[in-house]
Amino acid sequence: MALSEETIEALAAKVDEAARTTTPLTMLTAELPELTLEEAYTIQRASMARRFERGETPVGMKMGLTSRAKMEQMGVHEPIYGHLTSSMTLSDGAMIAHGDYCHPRVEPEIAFVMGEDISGTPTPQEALRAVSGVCGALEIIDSRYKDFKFTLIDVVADNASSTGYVLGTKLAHPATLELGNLGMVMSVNGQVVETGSSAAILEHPARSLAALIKMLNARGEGLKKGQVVLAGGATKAVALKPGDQVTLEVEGLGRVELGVA
Ligand code: 0L1
Ligand code: MG
Repeated sequence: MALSEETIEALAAKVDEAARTTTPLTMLTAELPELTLEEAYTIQRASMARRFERGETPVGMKMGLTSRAKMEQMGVHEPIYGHLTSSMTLSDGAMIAHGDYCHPRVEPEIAFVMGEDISGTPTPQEALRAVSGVCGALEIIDSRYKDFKFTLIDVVADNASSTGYVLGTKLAHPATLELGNLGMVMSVNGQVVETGSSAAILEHPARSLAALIKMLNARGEGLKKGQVVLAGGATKAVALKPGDQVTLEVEGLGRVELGVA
């Protein structure tokens, strides 16, 4: 049975409140095991609408669960997407307070800046032609669910755990890089914690971008010029602790840094 608009709003309010107050939440599917993926994306959009009413602005999209390592870590088998808002944007070298999050993790990513609007069902090559710049990025994810445990449906409703992101300051045109195989090294406090390649992001970050556009198209939406797209993590996510200094180095794209107080 389809969920009523009232129930969608109530569930959106629940995930929004958990994110706003960093209060861990019981999985929505514990009470509503019949919740569908389609409904979860509707809850996601309704929770974003609440943020926009409070003054946050949309800045882009993220793909999640794009690498085999991440899928295995979370026990799921398909990529998902979430919305990025102005309150999630951090500058390179930013310092975050651990206490502002439920259980933050960080992952190394490749990000796109869109140079033109695009919608429909483009090939990865066509999707890439709409990109004006590529950079390295660190994404902070922070599931609002207790113990970071959830089903695919729950995490979609919770905006794919989106919490924050830092873009590298070196923006390159995609044609100038071997985008399908860039080495990526993430270190914490000077120790390498994860190494990978952009190839781990659905085999090529452009495939992730094209998959996102196709999923948005299914809801009559697309990407807009100027939007940021996080293509997805290249490795497992790493739990953050107070005092951590995180550095990501991406071949040809320089460094991205984040500190935790
Ligand atoms: O960006 C991601 O891959 C996160 C997707 C949601 C799952 C998680 O919170 O790890
Ligand atoms: Mg991610």
